[in-house]
Amino acid sequence: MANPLFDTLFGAHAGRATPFLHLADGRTITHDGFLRRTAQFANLIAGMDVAPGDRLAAQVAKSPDALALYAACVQAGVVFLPLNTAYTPSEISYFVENSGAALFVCDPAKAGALTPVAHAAGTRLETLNDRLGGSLGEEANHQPETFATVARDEGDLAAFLYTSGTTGRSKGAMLTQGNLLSNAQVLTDHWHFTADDVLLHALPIFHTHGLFVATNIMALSGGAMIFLPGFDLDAMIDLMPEATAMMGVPTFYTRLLDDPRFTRELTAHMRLFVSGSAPLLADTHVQFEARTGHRILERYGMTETNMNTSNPYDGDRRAGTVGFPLPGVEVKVTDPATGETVPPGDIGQIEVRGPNVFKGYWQMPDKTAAELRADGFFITGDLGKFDDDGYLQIVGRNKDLIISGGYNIYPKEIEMLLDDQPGVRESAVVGVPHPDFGEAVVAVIVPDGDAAPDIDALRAACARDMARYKQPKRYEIRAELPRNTMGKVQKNVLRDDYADAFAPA
Ligand code: MLC
Ligand code: AMP
Repeated sequence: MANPLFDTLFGAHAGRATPFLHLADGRTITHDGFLRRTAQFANLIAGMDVAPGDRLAAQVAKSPDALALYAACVQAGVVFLPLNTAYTPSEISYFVENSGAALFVCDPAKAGALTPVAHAAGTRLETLNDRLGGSLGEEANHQPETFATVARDEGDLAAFLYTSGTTGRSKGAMLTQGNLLSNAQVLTDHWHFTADDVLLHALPIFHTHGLFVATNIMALSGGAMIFLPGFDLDAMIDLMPEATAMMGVPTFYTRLLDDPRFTRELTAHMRLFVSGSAPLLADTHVQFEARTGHRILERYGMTETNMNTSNPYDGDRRAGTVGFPLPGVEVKVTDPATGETVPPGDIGQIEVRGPNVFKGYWQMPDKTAAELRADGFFITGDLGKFDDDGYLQIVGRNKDLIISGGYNIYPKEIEMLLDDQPGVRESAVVGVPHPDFGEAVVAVIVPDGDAAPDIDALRAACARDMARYKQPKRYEIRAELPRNTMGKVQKNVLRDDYADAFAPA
């Protein structure tokens, strides 16, 4: 096959006048219409000398054009690098520079702030909005509606997704065509997606869950998506009767459950609810079944590996577990010290191997070697155990990571910024339980001297340099940080001390 990912996901639907995207304003985009728009973008970017293998970075609002830009990159053999719309220019500058992107596409409203970023990186800047506009959106209208698909093979890169590290420096996870395609095929089959499905899609499309799980599955199966710009409770409740399936992070489910309009009748026709990206509380699973009669299907994945395990479609979907390894994926639980597999029931680090596992971190051979073993097993940094029936349970993390509303937040990045601020001797950032986001960020500050640091100034510094979702939702001042005998900060003590910071009154 000339370009396996493109041909299978998108090209296969050429000429089909069936719906692919249903939009909130009532418009529908057919499979064929989407392909024609994709070809226009592919012509445009190829004409801008973005060559196969080059990176195209995009920080754009969720829209059919944003999705067509992804498909166009696949068709043109360009490596797609989607970026969270919440990132500030200082965060963006790292990604654009580090990836060596040949083209950076942003919202026209941000072009003023991001032009210096593109200049500094020596990258061409174009714009795209969610109303068919921006320089790219407008110029695409004048391009041919067919494009000679660039030949690729399964080992060629299709996408970069950046994921932060415990050192605070983001790493570009390199995903191949084969990584994305194998996972889309396995999941489509495993979760029984067909051309008759309509997925309620309210996730962002700059991360694995919304793009490579939700969108790739729907593209492959030939079904349709109700493509919402973001999470909107009213719209989701209104449109649920039109859908057959939904995918979401746990916050989606707790928010739906908090609404009395979310009833058994509203969901009676639904076929499947999938949760992932963060732990789903067993209590949410139980409440959801009591309210709707449906058992949420929880699965486990990550940026570097796409999806690894899933609860069964037919069979017992167990609360508090992430199910079994997906077909073709090997999962083992090992002793972090020796790398040896531990007996079932024992806790260890989770390692995975399979066609879904990424190729490595862009230009970071040492980090790649530290996490991706020579035998192909990737050390996830998650801690877990297999129960007697072979279900995997995630019990914690071996990495200093907070997951808030499904977004990963690396404390080190925030601590480095806070430590640089006047009046701060040192800081420690922890995640504590939050009723809406699962976990929320608390910053613990040790003052440098007697005067208390200016918290408003700390807030402002974070707001300037960091996406909103990373910014601490609470600041605590302490004379010193708790440390163990080795001098290591005891974050577990801090997590316990502030465990009730966001508890409902
Ligand atoms: C928004 N805020 C957040 C936040 N999202 N704070 C912490 N964590 C988050 N996730 C901030 C807002 O900026 C705002 O700040 C305040 O919190 C309230 O915002 P909101 O209006 O309630 O938020 P909303 O826009 O509704 O977004 C919440 C959300 C969104 C849960 C819908 O975060 C979301 O779509 N999350 C999905 C993330 C995702 O797709 N993850 C997949 C990663 S892939 P203020 O101060 O202005 O009030 C992956 C692999 C895998 O992990 O396995 O899937
Ligand atoms: P990311 O790097 O954004 O891809 O996040 C991946 C991380 O999210 C994993 O390493 C896990 O820690 C976490 N994760 C994903 N799915 C689940 C799940 N179902 N339960 C618990 N944690 C999960």
